[in-house]
Amino acid sequence: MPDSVLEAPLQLKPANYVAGKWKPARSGRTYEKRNPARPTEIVGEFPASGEEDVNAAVEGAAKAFAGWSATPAARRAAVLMSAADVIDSRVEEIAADMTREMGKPLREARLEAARAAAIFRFFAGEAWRPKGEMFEQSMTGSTLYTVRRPLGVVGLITPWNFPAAIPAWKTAPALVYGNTVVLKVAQDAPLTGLHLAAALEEGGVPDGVLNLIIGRGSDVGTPLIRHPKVAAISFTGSVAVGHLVRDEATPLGKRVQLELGGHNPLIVMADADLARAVEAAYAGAFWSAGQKCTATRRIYVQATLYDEFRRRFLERIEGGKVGDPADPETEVGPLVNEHQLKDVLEAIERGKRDGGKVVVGGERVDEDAYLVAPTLFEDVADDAMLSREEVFGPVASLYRFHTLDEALERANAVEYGLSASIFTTNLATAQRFVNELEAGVLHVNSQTAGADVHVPFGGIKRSGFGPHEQGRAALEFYTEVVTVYQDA
Ligand code: UN1
Repeated sequence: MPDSVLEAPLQLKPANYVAGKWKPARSGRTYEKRNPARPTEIVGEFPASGEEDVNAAVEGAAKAFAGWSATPAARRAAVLMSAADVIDSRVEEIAADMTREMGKPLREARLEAARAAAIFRFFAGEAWRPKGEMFEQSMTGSTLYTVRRPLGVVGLITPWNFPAAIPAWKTAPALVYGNTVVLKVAQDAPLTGLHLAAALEEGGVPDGVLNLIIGRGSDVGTPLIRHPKVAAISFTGSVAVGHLVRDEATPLGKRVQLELGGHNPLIVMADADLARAVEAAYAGAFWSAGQKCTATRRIYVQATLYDEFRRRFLERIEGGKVGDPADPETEVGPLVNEHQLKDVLEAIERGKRDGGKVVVGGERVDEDAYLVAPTLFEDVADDAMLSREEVFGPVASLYRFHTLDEALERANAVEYGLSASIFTTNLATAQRFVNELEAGVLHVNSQTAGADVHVPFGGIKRSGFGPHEQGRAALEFYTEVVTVYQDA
């Protein structure tokens, strides 16, 4: 990549990226995206895309597939490496745009933008890793091997809550293994997606290999799922929509990967390092205003430590900075939009009606911003909605338990199984948690959120479907295995 690429001024176009061109929606329709911290401020006007746009993108991707899949993997990887450099050079701009469009506090947005570059680099490395296994034929001793091939055009449907990391961790493996991509980014976070597409364009991705469409799930997601030239769909979002995606796509013979919600427990044993447990509970429950599928929803504290934990946790909540997400000190910013605000406030009311007590928070704290105070419930019954259903906001519940058996049983008593944490200094306790907790991502002495790029990420039970994402697990989804019996 020439140096001038890194120095060129950034000109993001509020458009779809289709077959190498920046284009408005064919219908000419647009929508306004507002800043959730200042809803009178319009962040931009973006295409409200539809089926014609999806069709053009899929056609572009289908045409580009033969050339891209035949390109040496190391050359595909070079595009990802160049795009990673572009992203790195723009971390501040990407983070500022992310914060403006979806309200993630700047301190987390910066980390996420940098993480997108790391994801591109890790997957670039896949070009040099094995893509098959070598055996001997049992009858003759002749060569027998497996080889992995790309699937073709893949459709990637991504949410607004990790608008850099999730599109990156779907797009990067898809591309490095030789697929071409139609990426649908969420209406609530188009700018961050545009940054990724611009970085790939500047990194030299050939026309049609990456296509980006902005729009609503029903207008863009549905035609993408149904399109006969789309071989596979990877979706991150809610359980309800995820199951619709799966039920629509699998009878059409498509491969499906779902990353869905969670209801993630944090268990604090009496022998825990209390300060670290409190910090992890705060970060897990309230950073990004709880808008992570990996956020902590249930905090189980062993009875003898309960009062002390509660006191220290309330102090931490009191000391946490809530407000303008563009302030680099802010820990808890707004919810992404008015609809989410309404849902979260309704869930809080329902939690109270069900008998839960609000210990702290529980209400909107700004007239303009969609800001809800970090909210902690107590006395929530195990079968109440707050103990079982995902509320996508800064809302967590505190529970008292006596024995490890009881904690594990209650932690597992939900339909979800994404992530879980335990705080303990006892190795045997940690080992039982690792053996028995029903979740795809387990943390011993760290918070429930977070996902390293080089290891599998994904849920079990209702939290996921299909192969996990990230790390080498991504190979399972984005390639198919062919077995070759080769005699001379
Ligand atoms: C993280 O915890 O850093 O949508 C990643 C989500 C998850 C990703 C979480 N799929 O919140």
